[in-house]
Amino acid sequence: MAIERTLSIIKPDAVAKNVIGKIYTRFEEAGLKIVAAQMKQLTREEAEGFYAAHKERGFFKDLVDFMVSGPVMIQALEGENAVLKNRELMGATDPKKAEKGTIRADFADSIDANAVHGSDAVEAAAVEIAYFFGK
Ligand code: IDP
Repeated sequence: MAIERTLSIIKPDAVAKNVIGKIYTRFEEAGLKIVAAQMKQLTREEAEGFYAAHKERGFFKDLVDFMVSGPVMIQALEGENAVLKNRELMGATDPKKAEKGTIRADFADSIDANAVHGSDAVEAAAVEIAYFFGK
């Protein structure tokens, strides 16, 4: 299996709930290493740029409003099959549909405030990691 990197964001709702450590433990216990991290308050421009692929969607403004509503914790995770592994740890986008024991099932309240972001493919991960951490 390939060693990959993926980008993870702990969103404002989960930062406000004080569960960064609990989420980090899940990464670590799944064999994902935190190789870069920064806590920051995103600007609107940064949030819009990050989610540019969604800009035609009806929920785009709400998504950006939410992502700038408080600080986020951004990390690059590294490990075997990291992209898929992180998606499995996260659970489905809508926490009501997320499997029991996933981050979203345990810590998210709604499809808007859904605790975490994770890259959905290796190519996207490279772009997203560079977006926040440079080369
Ligand atoms: P993902 O975060 O599980 O990869 P995406 O489809 O890439 O899901 O959507 C990005 C983010 O946009 C989601 O995490 C969620 O916060 C928000 N989102 C997606 N679909 C909806 C929706 O139907 N209503 C409101 N927000 C949505």
